[in-house]
Amino acid sequence: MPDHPTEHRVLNPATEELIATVPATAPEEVDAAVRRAARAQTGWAATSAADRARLLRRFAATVDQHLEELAQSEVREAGHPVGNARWEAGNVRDLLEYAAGGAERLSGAQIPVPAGLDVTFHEPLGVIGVIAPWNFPMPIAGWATAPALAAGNAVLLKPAETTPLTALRLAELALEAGLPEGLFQVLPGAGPVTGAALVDHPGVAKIVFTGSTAVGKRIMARCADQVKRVTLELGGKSPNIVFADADLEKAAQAAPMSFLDNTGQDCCARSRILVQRTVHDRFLELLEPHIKAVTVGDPTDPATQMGPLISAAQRDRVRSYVPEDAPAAIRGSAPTGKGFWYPATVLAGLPEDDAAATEEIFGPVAVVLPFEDEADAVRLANATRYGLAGSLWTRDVGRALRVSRAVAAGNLSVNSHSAVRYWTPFGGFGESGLGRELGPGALAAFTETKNVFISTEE
Ligand code: TXE
Repeated sequence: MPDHPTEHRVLNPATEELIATVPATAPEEVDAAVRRAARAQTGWAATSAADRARLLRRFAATVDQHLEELAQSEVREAGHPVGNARWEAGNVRDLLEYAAGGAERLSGAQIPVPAGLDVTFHEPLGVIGVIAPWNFPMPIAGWATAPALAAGNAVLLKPAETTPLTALRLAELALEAGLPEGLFQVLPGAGPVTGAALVDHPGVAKIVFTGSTAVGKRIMARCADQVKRVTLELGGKSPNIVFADADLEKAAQAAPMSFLDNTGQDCCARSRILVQRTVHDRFLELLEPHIKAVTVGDPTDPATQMGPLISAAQRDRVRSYVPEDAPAAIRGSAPTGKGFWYPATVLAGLPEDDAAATEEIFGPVAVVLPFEDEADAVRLANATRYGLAGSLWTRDVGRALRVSRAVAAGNLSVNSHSAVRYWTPFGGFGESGLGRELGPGALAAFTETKNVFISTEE
């Protein structure tokens, strides 16, 4: 008997029905996949940038033709509301198109030097291992895969155990679009087995990991042995700072979906709502009707805003942060019966150092904490080992800029919660991660810069 799982059961988190059983990839199969990928990469890197771009655009068009099918698959395996899932499938298409343009524009520099010519090249790294989580299975798969391929690399993607289906379909669509065999392979399997085999394999040049901070640290340590390149997108406990001078109604209206989107299973969830003490109670009053108005239930219904959590284990984890006697200021509703449901919950009156106020819960739970003034808001916002995202609400432009610069986080928004776009950089400070994805630098992160000097001396 092998000492690792041979298959993964995929459940619909809204109904608990078994929707698929997917074979797990054994370590020796990972080795074979790396060899296939390396062969494909050699040819791909030698292909002109224009031809790589053309194939990636065809891949984008193929994704576009299967948008609804991909979205429905994401609804079934991840429980995402169908409106979100359609956006996610579209995001993969857009990423592929953006990365295709990047392939055509990825150019080096020419640097003035005496007695010669100095030029830089972006050389592809080789085979990239992408280890993806279950919270945004499609977009996160695309975030790394699209620019890595565009820059001339091959990609081996290990999806999360609970959500392998959309990734497997994307690999089929890549072949249908004409991408070379072996260039983009999906290897479902357990993290400590299939994922670890990718991390340890000397033929894998870089690991892009999105997941928990604990596993991210272990992966980084293992990569150190080979000085393997690593990009980490880890957890977060992002603040939503509401100053007394803000448009409070607007801030209250926007707050729910900033921590309830994807049922709170979002590394950017603004799950710490920091409110200036003078407007704290008023803000809670304004917030309550907006929390209660969030439509929770059947993810296949286009009107649904919040679906279930991914699994029973995740629901247990969320519950562990909210004791029965917790001072819940606001609680929404959730379906009963089958499915991993949990109601929107806002906790107030907790000490600043309560686990619910400091740890990533990854569920539809936010804490509200009061602050005194601007300096206190910044202190509280930065009182975390994380630093992924954050929002601030104020009508004072000077304050907006001062606080944005003072908060130690990678992605901030002012009078808005919108921050993640495929054409702007994304990543964390502190224990939220290492490196940046997306944006103009996305392709370069999958290359080594090489400097070449050519003497012109006679
Ligand atoms: O994550 P894991 P889990 C956070 C969030 C959540 C918690 C636990 O707080 O509640 O992590 O989630 C693979 N070597 N985030 O346990 O284990 C695993 O198979 C190589 C935040 O699901 O980190 C999966 O593909 N790979 C986050 C991926 O890592 C390993 C998104 C993530 O799983 C491995 C997800 C190993 N030893 C969870 N162990 C975000 N940043 O958005 C596991 N994996």
